[in-house]
Amino acid sequence: GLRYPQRLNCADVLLDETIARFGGDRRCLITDTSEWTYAELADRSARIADVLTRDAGLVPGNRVLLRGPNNPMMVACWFAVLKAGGVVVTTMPLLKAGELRTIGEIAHIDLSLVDDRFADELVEADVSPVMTFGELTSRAEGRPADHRSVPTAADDVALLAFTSGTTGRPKATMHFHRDVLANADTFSRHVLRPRADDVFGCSPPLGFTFGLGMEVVFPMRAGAASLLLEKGTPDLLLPALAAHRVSVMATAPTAYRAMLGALALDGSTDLSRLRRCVSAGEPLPAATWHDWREATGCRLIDGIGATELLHIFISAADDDIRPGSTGRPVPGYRAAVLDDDGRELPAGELGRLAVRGPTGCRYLSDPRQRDYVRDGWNITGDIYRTDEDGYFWYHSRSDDMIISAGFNISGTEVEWALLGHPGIADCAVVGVADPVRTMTVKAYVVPRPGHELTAEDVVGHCRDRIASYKRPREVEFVESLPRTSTGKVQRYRLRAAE
Ligand code: 3SK
Repeated sequence: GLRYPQRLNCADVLLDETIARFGGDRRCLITDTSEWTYAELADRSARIADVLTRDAGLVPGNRVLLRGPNNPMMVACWFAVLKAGGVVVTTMPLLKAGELRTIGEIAHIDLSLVDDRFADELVEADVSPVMTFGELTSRAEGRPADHRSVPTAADDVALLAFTSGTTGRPKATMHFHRDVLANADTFSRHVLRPRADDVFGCSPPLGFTFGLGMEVVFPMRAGAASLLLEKGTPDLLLPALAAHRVSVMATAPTAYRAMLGALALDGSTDLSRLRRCVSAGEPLPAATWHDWREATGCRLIDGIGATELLHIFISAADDDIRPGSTGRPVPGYRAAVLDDDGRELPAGELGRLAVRGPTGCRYLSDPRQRDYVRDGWNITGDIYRTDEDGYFWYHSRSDDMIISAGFNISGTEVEWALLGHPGIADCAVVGVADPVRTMTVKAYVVPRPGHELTAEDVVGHCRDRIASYKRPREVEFVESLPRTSTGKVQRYRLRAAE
């Protein structure tokens, strides 16, 4: 198991220990226009921690909301709050005032720090006193760069991470100082295996724990550099990977597909430094895995994570990868497929994915805790099967399983078949009520620009690829799919539209 000292502030470990091991002059945070070394980040975080403590009256345990795009000041504030003993509540920059108000109601925010350009919605939400990054920067000048961190306990809460899931009212998940390091010392250390000379370049917002790990915690635990992009859309990510000679990247499967489209049109993008590419947030189709390998030479590292567990707990790299499978439990975690009564199912049988390990779900005052954690297992809400070699194969979200004429159908499997059609840019498959089969399969399809598609083309494409009972009986063309702020398709909204 992982062992951490009883007194542990993860900010000090990521900053001071890394500086002690690798030196403070190393590049830490990179943008298109600036670079901060590790020493500069440590210096700024300490000065801001001083402002938070002396000017804003922050005391250990206070909750501090952060709002802004992925940039160095967001990271400096993240460290400053932890150094001051506070609890960081990082939010998605796209959230509107009403959504921020809900977060405020759930998390009881004491103070908010905001990038000046994102202040309006937050001021309107009125969740707490607000300090802008501009104000913080000018107050931080001349403050002591040796401001001492609060000696928090390893199991003091460090983060409240919000999950909207794919349905329902958001939930706040609590994570301790030791949890922040645990993901670096499991998934990152054993699967990703970054080096100090790596440059990370990742797209998810810092408000999504996928991004927080890949953009801050994992590179900094390894002494590496991290490229921060205020906008991480595939059209901006791809040239940035080349321009900054990125070697470790992370984004979602849809973004990999979009970048593959761009690479097919213009093969001149130099991705020769790329050596680790992580995909998470949604299941990764085997076809995308093969296409990415062909286009870049890199084997995608697929992984399933959850805000409840902070980061990725099943994954595989290198020769261990079986394209189409999520992989095996990350060292330190155990995973199983359970039946409805909590009994472990043998290989090949579909059931509920259950995980246990160094991180786990602690919802803040939410009765849904009882559904998520049972007998020490975290029940993630995914339907999986294992194979004889212990690899985990995704089937569907439990509330997205389509049961039609007695067959269990994975909408994801149908989607993956559809995505093989050159004219289909994106799609989502749901079950709709049917008087004969109870449910039938309906596909929502986003055509690729310039392609004329008919419902017959779509169904015909499935004919040789999947069994007839899985084929869509209905097809609807749409311009885009409803997605959560972390990029997951909201199938419940498609079903509700029926
Ligand atoms: O939600 C996810 O899929 C996820 C993936 C990786 C790391 C963290 C999360 C929440």
